[in-house]
Amino acid sequence: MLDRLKALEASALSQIKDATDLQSIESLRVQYLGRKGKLTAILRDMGSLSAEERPKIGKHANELKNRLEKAFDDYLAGLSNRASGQKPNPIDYTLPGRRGYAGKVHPVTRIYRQIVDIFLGMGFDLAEGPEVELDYYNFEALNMPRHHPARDMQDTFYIDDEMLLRTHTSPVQVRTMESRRPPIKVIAPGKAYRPDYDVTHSPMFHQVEGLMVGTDISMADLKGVLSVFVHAMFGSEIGLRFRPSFFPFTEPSAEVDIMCVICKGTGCRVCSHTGWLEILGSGMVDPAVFSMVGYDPEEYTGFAFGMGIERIAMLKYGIDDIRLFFENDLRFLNQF
Ligand code: 2NL
Repeated sequence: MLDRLKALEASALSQIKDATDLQSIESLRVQYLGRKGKLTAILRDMGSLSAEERPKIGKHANELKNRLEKAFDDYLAGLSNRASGQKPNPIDYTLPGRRGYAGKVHPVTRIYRQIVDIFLGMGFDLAEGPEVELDYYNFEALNMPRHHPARDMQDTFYIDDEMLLRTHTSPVQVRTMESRRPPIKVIAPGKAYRPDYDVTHSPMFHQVEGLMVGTDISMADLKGVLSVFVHAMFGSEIGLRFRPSFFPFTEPSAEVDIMCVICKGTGCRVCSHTGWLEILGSGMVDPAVFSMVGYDPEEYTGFAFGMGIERIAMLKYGIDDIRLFFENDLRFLNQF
């Protein structure tokens, strides 16, 4: 008898556990505890028990009945909690939160914005133009006709005979001169492309070029504007020099060097023991360029300059491999 009670309890509990809805639990309750149920059937057989066994089994049966009632009630309470969305909450609100990652501005973008802001502060306008450019604006109009040796010097991503990825942002300034009359004072920041890849060259890089054209612009204006830029960018203490150079689109031309930011001029590996670092190229706009855009070279003069933004960023942050800027390794980027 005791065994029959135990088996009944085990099968009732397992069926309750597997019940999925109100109807099945109600039918189980009738099956087990109802007037014609399984427990009642067992109790009916108690008449065959001896007088001393009967109360013992009776006690067991009563306790079993109570346990099953409770199991049914608990199950129903669970069902109604779930129905009203009050499932016991599995979230521990006392756990400390996970820290999110805050995004940062890329070091090249920071320097880019800093450079642009300095020139906007000096009254320059912003100019933009296409990265896929006509050969004409990239080379021809800049005094580099077909077969000019400078075209060999600058390796180029050509798209077809006429089109290419701009190798500098100068074509933007050519387009500006074509569509406007002097006085002109613009900077052209943006992406440029050349098929180079090593510690100091990336096939895509950023440039800021500047152009100022008027009736009385001189080399002194160029020196003034670029000195203000260098001091704003690298600090008012930094020494700089203008060193004669050559570009097909400027005459005369000068490169600007700053005192080595690593050794302060005493000589080191970074400055090749010269004490100086080249940061940009510049010059007076070549009269041939003015003629190409329909400006009278007798009437107008102007200066222009160009710099690589990654190069400035490398000098400012002491980075020796340009490729670090484009790998976007968080261990690198998080240091800025
Ligand atoms: C450098 C040198 C330079 C220019 C860019 C320029 C533009 C026009 C006319 C004349 Cl429309 N010149 N740009 C002039 C001198 C130097 O860039 O080392 N860039 C990274």
